[in-house]
Amino acid sequence: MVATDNFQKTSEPAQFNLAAYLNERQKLCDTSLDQSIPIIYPEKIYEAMRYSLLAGGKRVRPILCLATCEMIGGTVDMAMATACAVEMLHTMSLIHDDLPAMDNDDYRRGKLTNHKVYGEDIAILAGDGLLALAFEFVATKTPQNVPIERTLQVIARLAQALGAAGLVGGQVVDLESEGKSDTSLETLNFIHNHKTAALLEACVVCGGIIAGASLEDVQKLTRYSQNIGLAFQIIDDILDITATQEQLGKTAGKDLKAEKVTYPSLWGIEESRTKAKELVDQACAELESFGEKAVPLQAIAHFIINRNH
Ligand code: GRG
Repeated sequence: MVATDNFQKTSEPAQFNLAAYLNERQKLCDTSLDQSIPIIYPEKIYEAMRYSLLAGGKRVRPILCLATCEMIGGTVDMAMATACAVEMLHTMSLIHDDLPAMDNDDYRRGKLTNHKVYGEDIAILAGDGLLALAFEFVATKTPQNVPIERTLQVIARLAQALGAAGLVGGQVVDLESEGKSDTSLETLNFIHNHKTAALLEACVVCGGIIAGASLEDVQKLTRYSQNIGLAFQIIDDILDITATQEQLGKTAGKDLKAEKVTYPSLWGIEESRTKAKELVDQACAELESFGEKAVPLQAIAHFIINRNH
Protein backbone atom coordinates (compact mmCIF):
# COMPACT_ATOMS: atom_id res chain seq x y z
CA MET A 1 0.00 0.00 0.00
CA VAL A 2 1.29 3.43 -0.74
CA ALA A 3 0.14 5.50 2.20
CA THR A 4 -1.11 8.89 1.12
CA ASP A 5 1.21 11.84 1.62
CA ASN A 6 -1.49 13.63 3.53
CA PHE A 7 -1.84 11.01 6.26
CA GLN A 8 -0.44 13.54 8.72
CA LYS A 9 -3.42 15.84 8.16
CA THR A 10 -4.87 14.73 11.48
CA SER A 11 -3.02 14.43 14.73
CA GLU A 12 -1.58 10.91 14.80
CA PRO A 13 1.54 10.48 16.88
CA ALA A 14 4.76 11.86 15.41
CA GLN A 15 7.95 9.80 14.88
CA PHE A 16 6.12 6.79 13.55
CA ASN A 17 6.69 6.27 9.85
CA LEU A 18 3.30 4.92 8.87
CA ALA A 19 4.04 4.80 5.14
CA ALA A 20 7.12 2.62 5.73
CA TYR A 21 5.27 0.46 8.25
CA LEU A 22 2.34 -0.16 5.91
CA ASN A 23 4.65 -0.84 3.00
CA GLU A 24 6.66 -3.42 4.95
CA ARG A 25 3.54 -5.10 6.35
CA GLN A 26 1.85 -5.17 2.97
CA LYS A 27 4.84 -6.96 1.44
CA LEU A 28 4.88 -9.46 4.31
CA CYS A 29 1.19 -10.24 3.79
CA ASP A 30 1.56 -10.41 0.00
CA THR A 31 4.37 -12.97 0.31
CA SER A 32 2.34 -15.19 2.64
CA LEU A 33 -0.78 -14.87 0.49
CA ASP A 34 1.20 -15.74 -2.63
CA GLN A 35 2.42 -18.93 -0.94
CA SER A 36 -1.05 -19.82 0.35
CA ILE A 37 -2.45 -21.01 -3.01
CA PRO A 38 -0.26 -23.18 -5.24
CA ILE A 39 -1.66 -23.89 -8.70
CA ILE A 40 -2.54 -27.57 -9.05
CA TYR A 41 -5.23 -29.49 -10.98
CA PRO A 42 -7.88 -28.21 -11.75
CA GLU A 43 -5.72 -25.16 -12.48
CA LYS A 44 -8.56 -22.86 -13.48
CA ILE A 45 -10.03 -22.55 -9.98
CA TYR A 46 -6.66 -21.92 -8.31
CA GLU A 47 -5.82 -19.31 -10.93
CA ALA A 48 -9.19 -17.59 -10.37
CA MET A 49 -8.67 -17.57 -6.59
CA ARG A 50 -5.14 -16.18 -6.98
CA TYR A 51 -6.28 -13.61 -9.55
CA SER A 52 -8.40 -11.69 -7.05
CA LEU A 53 -6.40 -12.47 -3.90
CA LEU A 54 -3.18 -11.13 -5.39
CA ALA A 55 -4.73 -8.21 -7.26
CA GLY A 56 -3.19 -5.72 -4.85
CA GLY A 57 -5.62 -4.44 -2.23
CA LYS A 58 -4.51 -2.16 0.59
CA ARG A 59 -4.29 -5.17 3.00
CA VAL A 60 -5.82 -3.08 5.80
CA ARG A 61 -7.47 -6.11 7.39
CA PRO A 62 -4.45 -8.42 7.75
CA ILE A 63 -2.30 -5.47 8.83
CA LEU A 64 -4.83 -4.65 11.57
CA CYS A 65 -4.78 -8.28 12.71
CA LEU A 66 -0.98 -8.41 12.94
CA ALA A 67 -0.73 -5.00 14.62
CA THR A 68 -3.26 -5.94 17.30
CA CYS A 69 -1.54 -9.24 18.02
CA GLU A 70 1.73 -7.38 18.52
CA MET A 71 0.15 -4.68 20.68
CA ILE A 72 -1.20 -7.33 23.06
CA GLY A 73 2.22 -9.01 23.25
CA GLY A 74 2.11 -11.66 20.51
CA THR A 75 4.22 -12.01 17.37
CA VAL A 76 3.61 -11.65 13.64
CA ASP A 77 4.16 -15.41 13.23
CA MET A 78 1.38 -16.20 15.68
CA ALA A 79 -1.17 -14.15 13.72
CA MET A 80 -0.07 -14.60 10.11
CA ALA A 81 -2.42 -17.51 9.31
CA THR A 82 -5.38 -15.50 10.59
CA ALA A 83 -4.14 -12.39 8.79
CA CYS A 84 -4.08 -14.35 5.50
CA ALA A 85 -7.50 -15.78 6.28
CA VAL A 86 -9.13 -12.38 6.78
CA GLU A 87 -7.76 -11.20 3.44
CA MET A 88 -9.11 -14.38 1.77
CA LEU A 89 -12.51 -13.75 3.34
CA HIS A 90 -12.51 -10.08 2.36
CA THR A 91 -11.51 -11.00 -1.20
CA MET A 92 -14.23 -13.63 -1.51
CA SER A 93 -16.81 -11.06 -0.39
CA LEU A 94 -15.55 -8.65 -3.06
CA ILE A 95 -15.76 -11.34 -5.78
CA HIS A 96 -19.35 -12.16 -4.84
CA ASP A 97 -20.25 -8.49 -4.34
CA ASP A 98 -19.11 -7.71 -7.90
CA LEU A 99 -21.28 -10.42 -9.51
CA PRO A 100 -24.10 -9.35 -11.85
CA ALA A 101 -26.66 -10.64 -9.30
CA MET A 102 -25.25 -8.21 -6.71
CA ASP A 103 -23.35 -4.98 -7.45
CA ASN A 104 -22.55 -5.92 -11.06
CA ASP A 105 -19.16 -4.28 -11.36
CA ASP A 106 -16.59 -4.70 -14.13
CA TYR A 107 -13.53 -3.44 -12.24
CA ARG A 108 -12.00 -4.13 -8.84
CA ARG A 109 -8.55 -3.29 -7.55
CA GLY A 110 -7.76 -1.74 -10.93
CA LYS A 111 -8.39 -4.97 -12.85
CA LEU A 112 -11.35 -6.64 -14.51
CA THR A 113 -13.55 -8.36 -11.93
CA ASN A 114 -13.23 -12.09 -11.42
CA HIS A 115 -16.43 -12.99 -13.32
CA LYS A 116 -15.39 -10.79 -16.26
CA VAL A 117 -12.22 -12.85 -16.63
CA TYR A 118 -13.32 -16.35 -15.59
CA GLY A 119 -17.11 -16.25 -16.00
CA GLU A 120 -19.81 -16.15 -13.34
CA ASP A 121 -19.69 -19.87 -12.58
CA ILE A 122 -15.98 -19.91 -11.80
CA ALA A 123 -16.16 -16.57 -9.94
CA ILE A 124 -18.79 -17.98 -7.56
CA LEU A 125 -16.62 -21.05 -7.03
CA ALA A 126 -13.45 -18.96 -6.58
CA GLY A 127 -15.25 -17.10 -3.77
CA ASP A 128 -16.39 -20.39 -2.26
CA GLY A 129 -12.86 -21.80 -2.55
CA LEU A 130 -11.38 -18.79 -0.73
CA LEU A 131 -14.05 -19.01 1.97
CA ALA A 132 -13.20 -22.64 2.69
CA LEU A 133 -9.45 -22.12 2.43
CA ALA A 134 -9.54 -19.29 4.97
CA PHE A 135 -10.87 -21.59 7.69
CA GLU A 136 -8.56 -24.45 6.70
CA PHE A 137 -5.67 -22.00 6.88
CA VAL A 138 -6.43 -20.82 10.43
CA ALA A 139 -7.00 -24.39 11.64
CA THR A 140 -3.88 -25.90 10.09
CA LYS A 141 -1.33 -23.07 9.83
CA THR A 142 -1.65 -21.33 13.19
CA PRO A 143 1.59 -22.21 15.02
CA GLN A 144 1.56 -24.49 18.04
CA ASN A 145 2.61 -21.75 20.44
CA VAL A 146 -0.94 -20.40 20.10
CA PRO A 147 -3.17 -22.37 22.51
CA ILE A 148 -5.76 -24.36 20.56
CA GLU A 149 -8.65 -22.71 22.51
CA ARG A 150 -7.61 -19.34 21.07
CA THR A 151 -7.58 -20.75 17.53
CA LEU A 152 -11.06 -22.17 18.07
CA GLN A 153 -12.29 -18.77 19.25
CA VAL A 154 -10.78 -17.16 16.15
CA ILE A 155 -12.59 -19.62 13.86
CA ALA A 156 -15.89 -18.96 15.65
CA ARG A 157 -15.43 -15.16 15.52
CA LEU A 158 -14.57 -15.19 11.82
CA ALA A 159 -17.57 -17.38 10.96
CA GLN A 160 -19.84 -15.09 12.97
CA ALA A 161 -18.49 -11.97 11.25
CA LEU A 162 -19.15 -13.47 7.82
CA GLY A 163 -22.53 -15.12 8.19
CA ALA A 164 -26.09 -13.85 8.48
CA ALA A 165 -25.14 -11.99 11.68
CA GLY A 166 -22.38 -10.18 9.77
CA LEU A 167 -21.43 -9.55 6.13
CA VAL A 168 -24.18 -11.71 4.65
CA GLY A 169 -26.89 -9.99 6.72
CA GLY A 170 -25.51 -6.54 5.89
CA GLN A 171 -25.45 -7.36 2.20
CA VAL A 172 -29.09 -8.54 2.29
CA VAL A 173 -30.28 -5.28 3.82
CA ASP A 174 -28.07 -3.32 1.41
CA LEU A 175 -29.65 -5.08 -1.58
CA GLU A 176 -33.13 -4.41 -0.17
CA SER A 177 -32.32 -0.71 0.25
CA GLU A 178 -31.30 -0.07 -3.35
CA GLY A 179 -33.42 2.64 -4.94
CA LYS A 180 -35.11 3.47 -1.62
CA SER A 181 -34.52 7.14 -0.93
CA ASP A 182 -36.24 6.87 2.47
CA THR A 183 -33.63 4.49 3.96
CA SER A 184 -33.17 5.58 7.57
CA LEU A 185 -29.88 6.32 9.33
CA GLU A 186 -30.62 3.31 11.54
CA THR A 187 -30.84 1.02 8.49
CA LEU A 188 -27.71 2.59 6.98
CA ASN A 189 -25.83 1.96 10.23
CA PHE A 190 -27.11 -1.63 10.29
CA ILE A 191 -25.84 -2.22 6.75
CA HIS A 192 -22.37 -0.89 7.38
CA ASN A 193 -21.94 -2.26 10.90
CA HIS A 194 -22.52 -5.66 9.29
CA LYS A 195 -21.07 -5.31 5.77
CA THR A 196 -17.91 -3.41 6.67
CA ALA A 197 -17.34 -3.06 10.42
CA ALA A 198 -17.99 -6.71 11.37
CA LEU A 199 -14.97 -8.07 9.47
CA LEU A 200 -12.71 -5.18 10.58
CA GLU A 201 -13.77 -5.93 14.16
CA ALA A 202 -12.99 -9.63 13.70
CA CYS A 203 -9.52 -8.77 12.33
CA VAL A 204 -8.68 -6.67 15.38
CA VAL A 205 -10.30 -8.86 18.01
CA CYS A 206 -8.88 -12.10 16.56
CA GLY A 207 -5.40 -10.55 16.51
CA GLY A 208 -5.90 -9.78 20.20
CA ILE A 209 -7.29 -13.22 21.07
CA ILE A 210 -4.31 -14.96 19.44
CA ALA A 211 -1.99 -13.00 21.73
CA GLY A 212 -4.09 -13.80 24.82
CA ALA A 213 -6.02 -10.55 25.26
CA SER A 214 -8.01 -10.27 28.50
CA LEU A 215 -11.78 -9.72 28.45
CA GLU A 216 -11.18 -6.06 29.23
CA ASP A 217 -8.69 -5.78 26.34
CA VAL A 218 -11.19 -7.45 23.99
CA GLN A 219 -13.81 -4.89 24.99
CA LYS A 220 -11.43 -2.02 24.21
CA LEU A 221 -10.45 -3.64 20.91
CA THR A 222 -14.12 -4.11 20.03
CA ARG A 223 -14.90 -0.42 20.61
CA TYR A 224 -11.75 0.65 18.70
CA SER A 225 -12.67 -1.50 15.72
CA GLN A 226 -16.37 -0.62 15.64
CA ASN A 227 -15.43 3.05 15.52
CA ILE A 228 -12.84 2.62 12.76
CA GLY A 229 -15.25 0.34 10.89
CA LEU A 230 -17.89 3.02 10.62
CA ALA A 231 -15.29 5.69 9.85
CA PHE A 232 -13.92 3.43 7.09
CA GLN A 233 -17.37 3.19 5.48
CA ILE A 234 -18.06 6.93 5.76
CA ILE A 235 -14.81 7.59 3.90
CA ASP A 236 -15.67 4.85 1.39
CA ASP A 237 -18.97 6.66 0.67
CA ILE A 238 -17.15 10.01 0.29
CA LEU A 239 -14.56 8.51 -2.05
CA ASP A 240 -17.32 7.06 -4.22
CA ILE A 241 -18.28 10.70 -4.92
CA THR A 242 -14.92 12.47 -4.92
CA ALA A 243 -12.35 9.96 -6.25
CA THR A 244 -11.78 8.83 -9.82
CA GLN A 245 -12.10 5.29 -11.15
CA GLU A 246 -8.31 5.27 -11.50
CA GLN A 247 -7.80 6.09 -7.81
CA LEU A 248 -10.46 3.64 -6.63
CA GLY A 249 -9.59 0.79 -8.99
CA LYS A 250 -13.34 0.27 -9.42
CA THR A 251 -16.24 2.16 -10.95
CA ALA A 252 -16.72 5.52 -9.21
CA GLY A 253 -20.10 7.15 -8.54
CA LYS A 254 -21.94 3.84 -8.16
CA ASP A 255 -23.93 4.80 -5.07
CA LEU A 256 -25.54 7.77 -6.79
CA LYS A 257 -26.37 5.65 -9.82
CA ALA A 258 -27.91 2.90 -7.71
CA GLU A 259 -29.84 5.62 -5.81
CA LYS A 260 -28.33 4.41 -2.54
CA VAL A 261 -28.66 6.44 0.61
CA THR A 262 -25.13 7.03 1.92
CA TYR A 263 -23.58 9.03 4.77
CA PRO A 264 -22.72 11.99 2.52
CA SER A 265 -26.21 11.91 1.01
CA LEU A 266 -27.65 12.24 4.53
CA TRP A 267 -25.10 14.59 6.10
CA GLY A 268 -23.17 16.19 3.24
CA ILE A 269 -19.47 15.63 2.61
CA GLU A 270 -17.99 17.98 5.22
CA GLU A 271 -20.24 16.81 8.05
CA SER A 272 -19.46 13.20 7.08
CA ARG A 273 -15.72 13.92 7.29
CA THR A 274 -16.19 15.50 10.72
CA LYS A 275 -18.11 12.45 11.96
CA ALA A 276 -15.42 10.10 10.60
CA LYS A 277 -12.73 12.11 12.40
CA GLU A 278 -14.71 12.01 15.66
CA LEU A 279 -15.03 8.22 15.34
CA VAL A 280 -11.27 7.87 14.77
CA ASP A 281 -10.52 10.08 17.78
CA GLN A 282 -12.81 7.90 19.91
CA ALA A 283 -11.15 4.76 18.53
CA CYS A 284 -7.68 6.05 19.41
CA ALA A 285 -8.80 7.05 22.91
CA GLU A 286 -9.92 3.44 23.56
CA LEU A 287 -6.29 2.33 23.21
CA GLU A 288 -4.68 4.96 25.44
CA SER A 289 -4.03 2.47 28.25
CA PHE A 290 -1.69 0.52 25.91
CA GLY A 291 0.65 3.53 25.70
CA GLU A 292 3.37 3.49 23.03
CA LYS A 293 2.37 0.00 21.92
CA ALA A 294 -0.87 1.40 20.51
CA VAL A 295 0.87 3.79 18.11
CA PRO A 296 0.58 1.54 15.00
CA LEU A 297 -3.15 0.91 15.52
CA GLN A 298 -3.75 4.60 16.21
CA ALA A 299 -1.82 5.58 13.09
CA ILE A 300 -3.76 3.05 10.98
CA ALA A 301 -6.99 4.60 12.28
CA HIS A 302 -5.84 7.98 10.98
CA PHE A 303 -4.79 6.44 7.67
CA ILE A 304 -8.32 5.09 7.24
CA ILE A 305 -9.79 8.59 7.15
CA ASN A 306 -6.97 10.28 5.24
CA ARG A 307 -6.70 7.73 2.42
CA ASN A 308 -7.55 8.65 -1.14
CA HIS A 309 -8.46 5.16 -2.37
C1 GRG B 1 -19.27 -13.40 3.28
C2 GRG B 1 -20.19 -15.67 2.72
C3 GRG B 1 -20.05 -14.25 2.36
C4 GRG B 1 -20.60 -13.78 1.23
C5 GRG B 1 -20.44 -12.42 0.72
C6 GRG B 1 -21.22 -10.06 -1.05
C7 GRG B 1 -21.25 -10.16 0.41
C8 GRG B 1 -21.58 -11.48 1.03
C9 GRG B 1 -20.96 -9.10 1.21
C10 GRG B 1 -20.48 -7.79 0.71
C11 GRG B 1 -19.36 -7.30 1.56
C12 GRG B 1 -18.67 -6.07 1.00
C13 GRG B 1 -18.22 -6.11 -0.40
C14 GRG B 1 -18.46 -5.02 1.80
C15 GRG B 1 -17.75 -3.79 1.39
C16 GRG B 1 -16.52 -3.65 2.24
C17 GRG B 1 -15.58 -2.60 1.72
C18 GRG B 1 -15.67 -1.24 2.31
C19 GRG B 1 -14.67 -2.91 0.78
C20 GRG B 1 -13.55 -2.07 0.34
O1 GRG B 1 -12.45 -2.46 1.13
P1 GRG B 1 -10.98 -1.88 0.88
O2 GRG B 1 -11.07 -0.41 0.59
O3 GRG B 1 -10.57 -2.64 -0.47
O4 GRG B 1 -10.13 -2.30 2.02
P2 GRG B 1 -9.14 -3.22 -0.88
O5 GRG B 1 -9.31 -3.53 -2.34
O6 GRG B 1 -8.09 -2.18 -0.62
O7 GRG B 1 -8.92 -4.46 -0.07
